[in-house]
Amino acid sequence: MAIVTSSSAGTAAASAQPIQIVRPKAAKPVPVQRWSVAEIEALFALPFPELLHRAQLVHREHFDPTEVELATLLSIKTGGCPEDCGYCPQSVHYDTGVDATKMMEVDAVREAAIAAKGAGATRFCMGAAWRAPKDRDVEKVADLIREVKSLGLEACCTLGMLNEDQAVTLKEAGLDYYNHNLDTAPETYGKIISTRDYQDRLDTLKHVRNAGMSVCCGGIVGMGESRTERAGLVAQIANLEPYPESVPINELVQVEGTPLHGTDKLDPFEFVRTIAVARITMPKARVRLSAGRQQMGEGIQALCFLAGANSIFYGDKLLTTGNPEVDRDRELLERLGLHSRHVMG
Ligand code: SAM
Ligand code: DTB
Ligand code: SF4
Repeated sequence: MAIVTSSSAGTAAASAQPIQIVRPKAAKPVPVQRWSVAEIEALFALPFPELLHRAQLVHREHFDPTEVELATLLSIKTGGCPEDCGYCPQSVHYDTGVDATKMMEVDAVREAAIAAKGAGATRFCMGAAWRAPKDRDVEKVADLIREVKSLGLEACCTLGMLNEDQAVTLKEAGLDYYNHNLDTAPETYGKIISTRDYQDRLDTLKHVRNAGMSVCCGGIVGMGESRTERAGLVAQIANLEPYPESVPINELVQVEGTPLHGTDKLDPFEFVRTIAVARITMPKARVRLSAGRQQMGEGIQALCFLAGANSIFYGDKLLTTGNPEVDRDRELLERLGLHSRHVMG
């Protein structure tokens, strides 16, 4: 450490002077940017076998590559959402045939959670079509979380934007994970959503972290974005400090009535590449194959597992759209020699 004194070469006069210590200014923390967009684009551009090999090496360093986490989703409050997310069938801005419902009662949620556990899920994720919950909604969700936790399941919620106090209330109810996606790269965001901005999402993620919960944060591909924009989305998520424990990668489910219906379909290998790049840039995260599995086919899903995906949404329905049937998924895992994750409790 640089300590400078005013005394010069030990003279008697100088030693009588009070020593003046000049402390160095506290260094400003330099934000750590683990991955640049260019580095991530370079990963995307690797030959397919090379990319998958690298992803597998990283995957095996941190996980059993034959283990897949099963997370079941339940829409506890469907439709009627005031936001205008261009991909979403639950927005009031689009005519998609999704009817708005009230929030589900505790008994019905308990039944769904028991069924999910019985089918082998270890995580139960409750989603609500809100821009942001009201405090009284958060209190009701806290009751649901206590029910889910009493069954020994991990609990996750996705309820829209949260303030600091709401995040603490959910944490105190026992919530393990909060899902809030960045969804796109910052430069793409304005083309898809106009009713809230990127910083709002980052703020919610900060509140979730500060409350001590694990973060589940991912995005959607197949919305007509370029590869650079996909790399930009992965960079944003991977550079969160720390990066999320769970990373759901969704392929756009095109729903008639939404502005993104009719978008050119993404090359399925590009989806696999996105999984591999997420694995390499976030080595310890659970990378979840999320929306879009029903349209994807089993061969592509198998490649995604080879690329480092180790979690799926499991159950016949996502929130409002379909998902592969439970029996089909169990059979697929068995055919691939994969097994589901178990948690104690
Ligand atoms: N309303 C809350 C919010 O937006 O934060 C929570 C529920 S919202 C449906 C959760 C996520 O679902 C979105 O952020 C988006 O990533 C995903 N999603 C919604 N519609 C989708 C679609 N058609 N295809 C793929 N993913 C979709
Ligand atoms: C996430 O990343 N994907 C899930 C979950 N988190 C909440 C939702 C997918 C929704 C797909 C469209 C629907 O079923 O409405
Ligand atoms: Fe509402 Fe969430 Fe759908 Fe956006 S993604 S319209 S916030 S339910």
